[in-house]
Amino acid sequence: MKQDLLGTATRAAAALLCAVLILLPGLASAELRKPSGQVLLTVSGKISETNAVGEALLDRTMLEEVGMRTLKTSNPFEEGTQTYEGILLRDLLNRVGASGDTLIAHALDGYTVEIPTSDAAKYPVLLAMKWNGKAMDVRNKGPIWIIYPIDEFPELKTEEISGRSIWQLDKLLVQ
Ligand SMILES: Nc1nc2c(c(=O)[nH]1)N[C@H]1C(S)=C(S)[C@@H](COP(=O)(O)O)O[C@H]1N2
Ligand SMILES: [Mo]
Repeated sequence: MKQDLLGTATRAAAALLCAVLILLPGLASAELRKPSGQVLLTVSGKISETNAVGEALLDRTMLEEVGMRTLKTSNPFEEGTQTYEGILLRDLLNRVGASGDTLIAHALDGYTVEIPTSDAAKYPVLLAMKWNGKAMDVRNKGPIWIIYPIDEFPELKTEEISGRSIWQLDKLLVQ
């Protein structure tokens, strides 16, 4: 009986040690440098890469380093095809080691919307930072506007997706 208890305690301790050893490399590789410019986007929640307590703070250069892409698409607000440059939501989520399945997106104007991370996996959703070659400022829906490829994927021409097309994005919470 006593020995059983001892065995259980030993196994529990061993399991705990294993868990710590498995998790440690993950913590050690959380190498995201501190931003040197103005922070444009803060990602928090279920992420493994941080440069502040529980948060990934990203300036323009750090965002661009995720990998700039171009997306040409129409949108409900402008006439004709527009050219947007920015980073893929999918690449950003990879960069910060996101593991949740829902994003709570927040904008400078206080607007918030839920975005399923499956959107990022299924579609090349863009965090647009440039519009027709120019950086977007806050007055012009910048600095970051989530743009869905609605021309290439007509199933995205819905009210729900319009609602997820959040401009002046400043925070993402991964849940
Ligand atoms: N920052 C921000 N993004 C936003 C919104 C908003 O109010 N603020 N409105 C959303 C909604 S509900 C829709 S339908 C689309 C288009 O909004 P609009 O028709 O008012 O231009 O943008 C989305 N993105
Ligand atoms: Mo809307």
